Amino acid sequence: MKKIGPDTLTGLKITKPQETAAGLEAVVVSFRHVFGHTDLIRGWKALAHLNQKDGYDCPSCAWPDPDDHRSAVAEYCENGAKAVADEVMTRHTASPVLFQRYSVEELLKKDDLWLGQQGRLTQPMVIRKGATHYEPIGWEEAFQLIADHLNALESPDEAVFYTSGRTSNEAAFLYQLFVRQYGTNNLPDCSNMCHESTSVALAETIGLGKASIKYEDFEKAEVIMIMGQNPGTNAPRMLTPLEQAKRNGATLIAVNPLVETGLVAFKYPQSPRDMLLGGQKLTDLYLQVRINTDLAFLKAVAKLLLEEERNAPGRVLDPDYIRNYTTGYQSFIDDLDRYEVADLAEQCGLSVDQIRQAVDLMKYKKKIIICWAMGLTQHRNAVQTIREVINVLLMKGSIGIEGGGAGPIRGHSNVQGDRTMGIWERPKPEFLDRLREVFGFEPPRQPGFSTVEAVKAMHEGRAKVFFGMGGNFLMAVSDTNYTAEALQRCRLTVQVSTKLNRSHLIHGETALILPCLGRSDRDTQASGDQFVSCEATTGVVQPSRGRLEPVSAHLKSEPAIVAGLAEAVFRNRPEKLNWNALASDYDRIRALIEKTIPGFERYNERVRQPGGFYLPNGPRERRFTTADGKAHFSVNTPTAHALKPGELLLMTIRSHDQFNTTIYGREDRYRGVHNERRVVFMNADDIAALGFQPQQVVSLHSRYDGQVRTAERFVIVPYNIPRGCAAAYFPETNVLIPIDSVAEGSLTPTSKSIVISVSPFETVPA
Ligand SMILES: Nc1nc2c(c(=O)[nH]1)N[C@H]1C(S)=C(S)[C@@H](COP(=O)(O)OP(=O)(O)OC[C@H]3O[C@@H](n4cnc5c(=O)[nH]c(N)nc54)[C@H](O)[C@@H]3O)O[C@H]1N2
Ligand SMILES: Nc1nc2c(c(=O)[nH]1)N[C@H]1C(S)=C(S)[C@@H](COP(=O)(O)OP(=O)(O)OC[C@H]3O[C@@H](n4cnc5c(=O)[nH]c(N)nc54)[C@H](O)[C@@H]3O)O[C@H]1N2
Ligand code: SF4
Ligand SMILES: [Mo]
Repeated sequence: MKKIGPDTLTGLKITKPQETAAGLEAVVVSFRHVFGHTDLIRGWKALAHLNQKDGYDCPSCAWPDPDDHRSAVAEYCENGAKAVADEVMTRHTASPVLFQRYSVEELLKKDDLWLGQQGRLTQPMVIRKGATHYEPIGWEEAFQLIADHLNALESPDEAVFYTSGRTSNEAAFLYQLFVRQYGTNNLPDCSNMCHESTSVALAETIGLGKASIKYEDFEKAEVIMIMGQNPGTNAPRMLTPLEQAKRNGATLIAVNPLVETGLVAFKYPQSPRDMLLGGQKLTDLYLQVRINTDLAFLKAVAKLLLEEERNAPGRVLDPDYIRNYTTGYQSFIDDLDRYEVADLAEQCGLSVDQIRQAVDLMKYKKKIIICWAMGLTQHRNAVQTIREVINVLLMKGSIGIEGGGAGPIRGHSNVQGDRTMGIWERPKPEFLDRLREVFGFEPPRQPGFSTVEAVKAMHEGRAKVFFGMGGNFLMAVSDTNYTAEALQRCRLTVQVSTKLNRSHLIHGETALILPCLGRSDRDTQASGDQFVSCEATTGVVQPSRGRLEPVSAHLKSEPAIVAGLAEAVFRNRPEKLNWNALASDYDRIRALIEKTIPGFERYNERVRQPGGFYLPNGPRERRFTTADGKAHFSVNTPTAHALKPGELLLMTIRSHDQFNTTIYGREDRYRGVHNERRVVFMNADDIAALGFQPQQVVSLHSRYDGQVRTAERFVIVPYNIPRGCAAAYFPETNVLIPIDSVAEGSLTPTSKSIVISVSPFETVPA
């Protein structure tokens, strides 16, 4: 097995964690990233159109734009600017010259930061069986090569079609249509590793796997609880409505093992008041729970709310709401009797008093929003935890009211839209029925592979072709070494990408890189310049029109790539769609989406309205789209991790200087970690108790089903984290996550609860 990547240390520097997020430094860093990568005119143009109503949607996170007012100066944040810089860079290009100069073997020795710094891919590249270097290939030849492989498979189910969440609605719809006409539901996506637990829990309980809140609800909320999310880094513009909510009198509660700077205080760079007076304090009550104890915490909250209701009937809970809109309440409260608040609090590492403080802040309030992200979704019991979030909200009658509701904050900028468009390995029968009616073919009905299932299928030889629409499959998925073997066992791996990444370097027998346009690029097709559309986390659909000249004339848009591939694969089918005609004018794709998917009536017209349009959302109007039309209370059981002496529970998190597997730099400045990514955050008492020193270099081991997985060379950083817990960055630590360790019900890798042990790192003499 080849070594997948370097693990050298780069020279850690530690400072005190920062107390306020954003501020002037964020502006300086934004500009340094943008103008460090491209020329002035291109840089300004890129920033000027970012998130404007006639501009392009930020390619970074799924946070929505404000519904009405957009700032003319800057409607973006530091990390949006970094994402754009990464896409618009022109100082370098990953052109054929690069691939001629370096063999794949040599490229594997470079780190992810270096790979990204090589700039945009410019031409389709191929590496054939046994070759050492990628070489250029023409688009038509590339499409034919893929078509030949796909048409030679014994069954369409031997191919896997992955999607990352940057793909536009138009591209995603065309892609899933192609894949289903080809004959499989093998459409895993990044969502499987991200908010799948949310989608499963919400579909069961409220009937729709999406947020029930709009942007403006934040400004009307009385209490906002933020669980397992680090918005200051991963959805930075969320701090603006949070700040507004605070000014309107809302109370903020944060539930997180780490004290994240962005949740503590925020200095809005465009507010002279903030810049002069030092910003706005955000969180009123910070609860540093132990990793993966949120279910116990929520149960304790529910129990105390019930107790308060019994003391003041009708003032704390909403009996009418519970009666009219929900089922399962009685079993839910009966089950609460099995628990003692003191036991639950102890499990979380909190005092009963701390939990009571949270309850006191909420008890007489109804406009409650609970937000969450990966800190809740990536555990074995994640679906249960999220169902418990819904229990608490339903007790209070907070779903489907102004200023209240469930707020899962999605990750990738269009991950939610991709699912709406049918990127789903377990599509609903109604969706497939619509495809049949509109397109006149019989779509496959058998569920396809999710991400983890796809890796196992490739590993076991049940899948032989991998096609990635964006993303960096190798580095994003758990169990990196196992996933690497899986990809290497494929006959063909294809990556549609903007930038070079490690999934290009650990590849199948034959491999292709297909370079595509990014969000900020001008997209010109036969009928003229095109725009695409995306759905933000609140369900608002907006247009996105790139303006920048593409770095190379050889780039194709994602819809054009799907069309080219479909034309090649279906060449000999008598009744094929005119795919190229669809890709020549995206209005035609939108017209088909309108015919197929409810909620897209007059799509072409409404998407052109300033600010776009909201998709229908039952729960938002207290219309729960479950089988019985009611929201469901559920009974969930907290379980504790039985850690042996010397073991810690590790969560794998993002630094401030990365977008998932794309590394922008080595700074995690809010946490005070500089110039190093191979760090492990530990409690000082654990460091001492385990016999280590701060900044000692160690190895991390995870044991699972009799197998040991090791990640070498991590520097210990003493940090304010509960005892028994540890944190390190993803993707360096993905080698530790066993492929079979997944959330029950959603199959999401348990990236936030990995049992590890730590040992001194010994350099083995060569
Ligand atoms: N700049 C930037 N923006 C991004 C991304 C990026 O990489 N960079 N990624 C995008 C994507 S795809 C996603 S999904 C989102 C991710 O956004 P987040 O979910 O905010 O990302 P993570 O870094 O995984 O952080 C999870 C947070 O959960 C906490 N946490 C971990 N375990 C637990 C737990 O058991 N309980 C609780 N209560 N908290 C816990 C961690 O301390 C951390 O603060 O961000 C999106 N936006
Ligand atoms: N241990 C651990 N693992 C995790 C997580 C974690 O918290 N911990 N988080 C998980 C989560 S939440 C997610 S969402 C996944 C992310 O998984 P992915 O979505 O697969 O990964 P990304 O790093 O976002 O993908 C980056 C690549 O996408 C390509 N790209 C960028 N823009 C475009 C575009 O416009 N079009 C196309 N075609 N390609 C483009 C570039 O080539 C870039 O290298 O990772 C998951 N993995
Ligand atoms: S909050 Fe997210 S979508 Fe908005 S500008 Fe920042 S990174 Fe982009
Ligand atoms: Mo994500």
